[in-house]
This record gives sequence, structure tokens and C-alpha cells, in this order.
Amino acid sequence: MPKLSINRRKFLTAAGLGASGIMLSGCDVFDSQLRVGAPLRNFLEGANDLTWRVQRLLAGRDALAQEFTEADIRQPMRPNGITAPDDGFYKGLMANDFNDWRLEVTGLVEKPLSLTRDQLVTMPSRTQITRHDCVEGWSCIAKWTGTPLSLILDEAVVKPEARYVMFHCLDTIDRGLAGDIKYYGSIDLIDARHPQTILAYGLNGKPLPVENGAPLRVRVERQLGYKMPKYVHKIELVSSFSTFGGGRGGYWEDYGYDWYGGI
Ligand SMILES: Nc1nc2c(c(=O)[nH]1)N[C@H]1C(S)=C(S)[C@@H](COP(=O)(O)O)O[C@H]1N2
Ligand SMILES: [Mo]
Repeated sequence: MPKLSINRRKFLTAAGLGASGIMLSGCDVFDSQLRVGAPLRNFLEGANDLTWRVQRLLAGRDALAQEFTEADIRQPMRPNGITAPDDGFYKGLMANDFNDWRLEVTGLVEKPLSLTRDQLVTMPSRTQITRHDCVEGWSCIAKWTGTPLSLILDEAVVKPEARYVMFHCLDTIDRGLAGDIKYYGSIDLIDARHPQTILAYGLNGKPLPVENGAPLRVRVERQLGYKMPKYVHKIELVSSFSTFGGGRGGYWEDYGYDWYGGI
């Protein structure tokens, strides 16, 4: 349906009031204009809300992101953002090949979980060759293997009050006056249960490298790169994200990036 997607993109650009042009400035750019409360930020948020609703409406809840073939994988997956966490705790885990690492599943669940990498790897897996789009304006096609997030949510039994899945990461992305800021992000339960949403431990047929988020990173394939946290160690089911970080649902969202971040 190429025709539809062109129309859709045009429509989304119009609906986003040009906000995406501003956001193309990139992941690495620190822009004080986008600090919480800045006028530009407030404007972006209004547009984001509209874009999100429009995208949901047009794409449908279960629309799949395009999948590619092995021949389309032309380059290694480009690492971006934090690529070598210098946190002591992370380095300790890495030194022991992540054998002591656990994925904690907490918050609004009936059955909190603490999973080893082996436990995750022995669960049913999904492999998908998809395109990663970063707001900086580059894309990569890579093959990801991981555990469908829906299986983990089923195992933990999500409580009815839960609305979002918060991903907590091990890497410090910023050092503020109030202390170290770890990367974090959130998606809603519709995207969390999407069939292509996986917790990936494999990249291009090999264990996920450190630069791309070892031992576990999120793939949520209809979203932009910053919506896919790397170095994940805790998943928390929450009813609201207002009490985390700057209250906007994620590290980059706290700087004004779109919370939904769809493509
Ligand atoms: N923990 C963590 N997750 C992160 C980031 C980061 O800096 N730290 N960067 C994000 C951004 S902006 C992108 S584009 C992708 C990059 O993933 P890659 O390193 O596999 O290319 O990870 C996202 N997830
Ligand atoms: Mo990115």
C-alpha cells in the first residue's frame, strides 16, 4: 500500500504542525529550548498529542512494521547514544558475562518476576529483520531476536490498573545537580503487547553487543530509536509516569521529544 503510506506521512506532517522538523535535530543534541516548561516544548507537546492520536487511528492497533530479508542487512547496526556504560554496577555484571544480571518485573503485577538471561532465552522467541530509524536522520536494517514482551506480561499477570510499561536502564546518560540520571522510557500496553515488541538479546544472529544494549534491549518496531531502551534491567507496570524523572515518560521525552515517537 505505498499510496496510503505517502498520504499518511503527508497528513502526519501536517498534523504535527512541523514539529518533526524540529525534532530531527537529533539524539545527541542538548537543546535548552526543549527543557521542561520552555515555550517551544509546550508547543511540541500539543502537536505530539495530536500526532499520536492520528497515527493510532490511521495505522490501527495491530499494524505491523515492515520486515525485510537477510539480503537487506547491509551494514552492522550502528550504535548510538550510550554505547559503553561506565557505571560500576553495569561493569561488574559485564565482567561476569551478565550471569548475575536479572530482569526484574515489578509494579502493578500479580506475580513479580526476577528472570535470568537463560530463563529469557529458553522462552519462545521471535526473530525479525526491521529498520531502525533515529531522529538524527539515519536508519539501519538489522535482525533482532528476543522474547515477546507480551509473554513476560502474561507470566507476571498485569493488574487492570496498569496502563504503561516503564523500562529502567543501567546506563547513566546525564549527570545533574540532583545526581546521576539513568536512561528510562515507557510505552503503553497496546504497544507492549504488539507482536513485534520484543526484549532482544540477539543481533544479526549473535548475542547482543554491549554497544547495542547488552544483555537486553527493547525493540518496539513502529517507533523511533529513542523509544527502544538499551541495558534494561527492570520493567515496571505503572498507572501513570508523572512521578518518574521529568514526568514526561522518558529521558528524551523530558527534553521535549514526542512520547509516542511513531514512524
Ligand atoms: N539505555 C539507553 N537506551 C537507548 C539510548 C541510550 O543512550 N541509552 N539511546 C536511544 C537512541 S536515541 C537510539 S537511536 C537507539 C540506538 O540503538 P543502537 O545503539 O542499537 O543503534 O537506542 C536508544 N536507546
Ligand atoms: Mo536515536
